[in-house]
Amino acid sequence: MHAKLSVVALSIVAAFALGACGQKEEPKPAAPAAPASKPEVVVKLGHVAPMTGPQAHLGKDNENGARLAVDELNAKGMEIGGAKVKFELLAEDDAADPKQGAIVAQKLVDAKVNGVIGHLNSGTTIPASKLYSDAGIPQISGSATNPKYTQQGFKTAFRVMANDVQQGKILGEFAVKQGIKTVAIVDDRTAYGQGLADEFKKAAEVSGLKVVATEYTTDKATDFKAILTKIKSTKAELVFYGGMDAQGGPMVKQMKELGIKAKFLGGDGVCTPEFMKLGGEASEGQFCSLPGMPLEKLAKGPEFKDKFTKKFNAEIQLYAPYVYDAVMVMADSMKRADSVDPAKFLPSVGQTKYDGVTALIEFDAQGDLKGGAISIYQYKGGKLDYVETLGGSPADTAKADVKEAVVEVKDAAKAVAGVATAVGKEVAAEAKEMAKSAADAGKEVTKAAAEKVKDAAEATKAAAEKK
Ligand code: ABU
Repeated sequence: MHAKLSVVALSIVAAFALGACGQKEEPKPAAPAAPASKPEVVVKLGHVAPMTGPQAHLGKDNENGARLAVDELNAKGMEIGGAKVKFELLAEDDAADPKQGAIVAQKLVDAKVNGVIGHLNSGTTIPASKLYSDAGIPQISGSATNPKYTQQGFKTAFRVMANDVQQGKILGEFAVKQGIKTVAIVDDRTAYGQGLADEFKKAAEVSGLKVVATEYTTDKATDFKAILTKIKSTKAELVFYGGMDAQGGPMVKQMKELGIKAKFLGGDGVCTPEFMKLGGEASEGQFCSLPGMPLEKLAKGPEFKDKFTKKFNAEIQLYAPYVYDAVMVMADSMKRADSVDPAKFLPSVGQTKYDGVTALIEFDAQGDLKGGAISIYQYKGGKLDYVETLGGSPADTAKADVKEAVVEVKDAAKAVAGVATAVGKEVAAEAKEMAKSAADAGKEVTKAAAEKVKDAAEATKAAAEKK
């Protein structure tokens, strides 16, 4: 040990001596280079929805859902394939028009996006899905519910909610359960509206309901008086509408204006705050359905609602939570595959098991959500009042049940605490009263005793004086 130290000391002295003699220092060997960090990778996510026209409010809602997810992913930071990734949203407007949908889809393919979120409408999603499939680009729709979208055999097509076969069937059965015997069906001739109306009709007829009228409109119409007048003459007990809120709202209003007493029932396209705004008081008491379960019943639902309303200063219209989940599923698939290359991460999308805001997301072989639920709502006092959930995965239903049970237990505990406090207050008041009476009685006794003592003293004094 000492020997080693003296060798080191001698070397230092020698080094100084050499330096002092003006000799050049030998160049030090370069330190091994740190591995160059990979440059940040930009992941381009296409997003398509109608940002103009009668459904612009829904398009904005979808885009906000996607933007919230992208901002959160970027704020958190994600590394894929050893590089930091930054998500970028390439948002396009297809105006809910199938031709425009194909044009913007081609634009996204040309821009070499890594994945596509959308489109909003089935009518645009279906033709666009062929272009994405040909380019091998994974596509997840957060709102297109027509079954055809995932029935074309495209490995790139996914959706994160139940489809219209499930929705139409549940709506048909619900109408029958309400005691309805006759129905008039109207649809907007879009892939969604017509598809949903057809599925509703099948289920309704199987359950014994009689279709007394079938009418058509478009997704641009605002005047329905002509078809409603025909429907009035059939005395149908229910009008079922396959279409969106921009038509459904004015339709229900015009039903009331024409004195039509029939109830109104629609699918997810009319299950919005916008429907109530357009329908006014005529929307009161009518019914609609939504894929999935109410946000309030889902573990991550209330937090999502809070974040969304704070960030955008707007209430959720319809699909924002589903679109948010669609972005998260896409990012999660890239992470699991450790690649942002569509060819490499596409198989991971199919193997998704993601605990999202809207459901535990897993896809079947077609790309449809496994065990998608449908919930029924009633418009009441300007709000969508939850009626019931049908279908859904046992895991999600169990989670929602547990959450509901926890809320019920908490409410019960609050009620018990309230009663206990009230009882406690009452008991305390009684005790106070008793104490007061006791004190008063005590005072009386004390006074009487004092009187007696005084009398005794006086008697003693008088006796002494006598003596
Ligand atoms: N799911 C209703 C609205 C979107 C669509 O066209 O499917």
